[in-house]
Parts: sequence; structure tokens; C-alpha cells
Amino acid sequence: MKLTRLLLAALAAGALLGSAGCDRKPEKTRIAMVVKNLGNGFFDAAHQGANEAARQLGDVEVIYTGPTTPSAEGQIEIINALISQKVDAIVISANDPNALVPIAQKAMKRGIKVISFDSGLAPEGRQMQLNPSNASLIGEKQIQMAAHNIGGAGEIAILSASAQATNQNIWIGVMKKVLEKPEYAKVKLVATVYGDDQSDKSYREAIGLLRSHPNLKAIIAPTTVGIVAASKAVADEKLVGKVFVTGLGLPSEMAGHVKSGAVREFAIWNPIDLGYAATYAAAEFVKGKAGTKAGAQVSVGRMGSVTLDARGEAALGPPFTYNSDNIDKFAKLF
Ligand code: RAM
Repeated sequence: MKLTRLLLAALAAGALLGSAGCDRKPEKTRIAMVVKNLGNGFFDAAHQGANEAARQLGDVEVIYTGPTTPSAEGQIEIINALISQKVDAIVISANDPNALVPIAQKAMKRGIKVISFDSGLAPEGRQMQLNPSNASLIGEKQIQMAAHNIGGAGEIAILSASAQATNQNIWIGVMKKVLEKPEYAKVKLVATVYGDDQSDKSYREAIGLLRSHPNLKAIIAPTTVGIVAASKAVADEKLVGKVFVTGLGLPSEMAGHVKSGAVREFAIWNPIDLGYAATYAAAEFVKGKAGTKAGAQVSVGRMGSVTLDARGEAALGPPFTYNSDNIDKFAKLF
């Protein structure tokens, strides 16, 4: 009797181990959202959008992950782990357009769909890149705001995210081109520095700009982390009204700085929508419903559909401008 019970227990344990050890696929589609780094409010909002897409789709589970600091190495390690976990798709905001290509290709070879969003991977490293908006619009908008804030003349500087970030580098490229236009002849870009999307480093870089360029009139920070840090630096250096900060920010993080006068206006798209659309698109790829050729339409759920261009990129809507008139309303959203 005792022996039979022991035997039964052993069999049951074996069955349990067996089912845990086998690699049967979980029923839900697992989509990993790999962000530049954790602790960034912009990506927290994108995560919110990803969860919304998962709820709507019903059969999707979101794994939200990213390194603690925005490095390609950190993301490579994470993707390696996700390959072992056999996730169905990776939705990534890349810290480097090229360094991540080999690991992304390894993932794709194993059948994992790779979509980049926000900060893109080179075309050979992903199935699609979802841009928040058109890069020319984003770049030009930031120069327009800076020029407008300083009365069309004076020194400006850029405080960016990390030096390899695909998205910021594309926007900075556009900004430099736009500055060549005759209407901006009196606006002079004197420096571009990198705060790595870390609050403390961004703050130190902003203080450095203010102290080494006494005639500086504006700082453009095309990053939600940098713009907050630069605004704080301007306030701490008692330069409100003399130096204006603009760029891309989250209304929820910028409201105080708009009220203090350190910021007159800034822009951004809806990061919740961006995370939602990227996750929805990834699910479409997993279902085999999306093509990768130029002209292919990819459904992005409640936001309609996007069309891929020759580089496999698509864009959502134009950025929106925030100032003292509308900041309170949007600060409640993201
Ligand atoms: C930061 C990140 C992100 C960028 C926004 C505007 O949060 O660098 O990639 O899109 O700023």
C-alpha cells in the first residue's frame, strides 16, 4: 500500500516536471516591448498603450522590459533572453540602428517577428519601423519653436539623448538642414551635447551649456528626459526669461516648467497611441496578416492602418504643440 502511494506520487511528480520541461507554446501570443531604458515616463506611457492593445486583442500578453541605462549592449542581452523564451514578437525602441542588427536577425531566423518603433533599427534588422510622425516635421517643428521663442535671432544648443539614438540623430540631422534656410540665418547652433536620457547627466550637460555659452538663448531637447533636466537647469541658474527650453516633452512632466516660464512651448505625439499601434502591428505580423513590402498596409487597430514605404517604415500623425493654454488638459493624459 505504502509502496503504491509512493509510486503514484513519483509518477505525478514526473508528469508535472514533464509538462514544465517540455516546450509546448503558451496559448497567448507573447509580445515583448523592449524600450531604450526603464524608468522613462515616455516608455511607461508606451507600455500603457501596449497593454491597451493586448486587452483589446484578448490573446496577447505583453512583456515590458529594457536595460537600466540606454545601451545597445543591454538590449542585446535582453533580446538573447527573449529568444530563449521563444516570445512571438519583439517591439523595440533601439539604442543603436546597427549594433542590434545581428541579434535581431537571430531572433527573426527563429521565427520571432521584430518591429522597431520610436527609435528604429536598420531595415535588415526588423520587419517594420513605426515612426511616431514624419521626421522632417519633428525636426522642423523644433527649430520653429526655438526661433519663435527667441525672436528669430541668437545662439541655440541641442541637448540630446544618447549619441547613437536613431530617432534623435535623424531629428538633429533635419534640424541642421532646416537651419540653413534663409529665415533662420540669425539662429546659430553653437553646441550639441548628450545626456543619455539620464536625468542627472542631462542636467549636468545643460548646466555646462549655460555656463560655457553665456549668450545662449535656447536649448532644444528632443528627448522627454533632456527637456525636463534642461528646464530645471535654467531655473536653478536663474535664467528663466533669458534662456528658453523647448523640444519634445510629456505634458505631465512639463506643466511646472511651462508655468515657471522656463518653457514657452514644446511638442510631442501621443506615446500611449504609439505603444498601442506598435503592439497591435506586431500582433498582425504574428498572425501573418501584415506584409513587409513597400505599399503594404498594416492594421493598427483603433488608429486605422499605416502604409509601409520603400524602407519598411510607416508614420503616425503629426506632433502636437503644448503651451500654457492647453498644458493642464493634456498633463492628465501623459
Ligand atoms: C525620450 C526617448 C524617446 C523619444 C522621446 C521624445 O523619452 O529618447 O526615444 O522619442 O524622448
